[in-house]
Amino acid sequence: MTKLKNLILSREGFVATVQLHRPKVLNALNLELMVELVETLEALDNDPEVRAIVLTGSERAFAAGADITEMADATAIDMLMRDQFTRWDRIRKIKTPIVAAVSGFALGGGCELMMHCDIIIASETARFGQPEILIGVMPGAGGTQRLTRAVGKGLAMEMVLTGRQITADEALKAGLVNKVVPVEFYLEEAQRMAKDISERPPVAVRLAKEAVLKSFDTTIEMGLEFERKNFYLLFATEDMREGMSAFVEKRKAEWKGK
Ligand code: CO8
Repeated sequence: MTKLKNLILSREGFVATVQLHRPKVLNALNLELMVELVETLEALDNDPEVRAIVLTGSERAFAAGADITEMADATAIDMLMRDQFTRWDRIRKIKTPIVAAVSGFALGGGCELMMHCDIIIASETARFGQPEILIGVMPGAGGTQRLTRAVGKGLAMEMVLTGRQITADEALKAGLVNKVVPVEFYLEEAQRMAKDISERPPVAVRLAKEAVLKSFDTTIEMGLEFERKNFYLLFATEDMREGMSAFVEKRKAEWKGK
């Protein structure tokens, strides 16, 4: 286990777990934490020994949003010059799958950070919301776009315009999260999901993640073309030969990651 200033890192096999750790302020996402987080995710993404990442917070809070104390006195120019969303965009470029393990509050920037992840496992106690309207602003780290794509216009409008938090069950029904489990299992369940992914052929995993994400910012025609190129590319991997031979020979495949 490694402790950074605002994060705790641990590893098991090919799975790295990154825990947000500012417990006194419910993991509010200040600039320092975001710098640490993005640099850590990029380092893990470049580490061949890491094939899946779990991103989590504490039982009480995944993250209660951007750190309001850092923004309270900021002017529009201050915010523009901080240019923090360029850093957020780097999370979207992480190629290694990220599973979010969410308990307690996932609000504002916390909900937006969670929506940057690929798969979301929630505890029964999780609460999701975009409460920025209650402090005079609106989502700024992707909430209006990603939440709307995840849950549809009606619920996204309700959450963004009223600031109402939704429960884990509502989030599951709306398609925001993959699974809801009792609070004692949410981290374990996310790590199990990450381990499953880490045992799949890593090049195929990367190209498949990339193709699914492509569907968010392209037409179906371009997306299908992109998918086909990635599909063809996998026929150049040793893992594709191994996977299909193992199937034919009725044995377990041994992945090389190339
Ligand atoms: N920023 C700073 N401090 C916070 C935050 C936050 N977002 N959330 C909680 N804290 C602090 C509280 O001030 C409190 O500190 P202290 O003990 O010193 O008073 C401590 O955490 C514990 O919180 P509470 O006592 O309030 O705990 P409760 O259980 O009573 O309430 C809530 C929990 C409901 C989560 C409540 O704390 C709350 O409403 N928090 C703010 C939620 C919010 O508005 N989030 C949106 C922020 S804006 C945003 O995210 C914009 C995103 C786009 C920009 C991203 C750039 C990084």
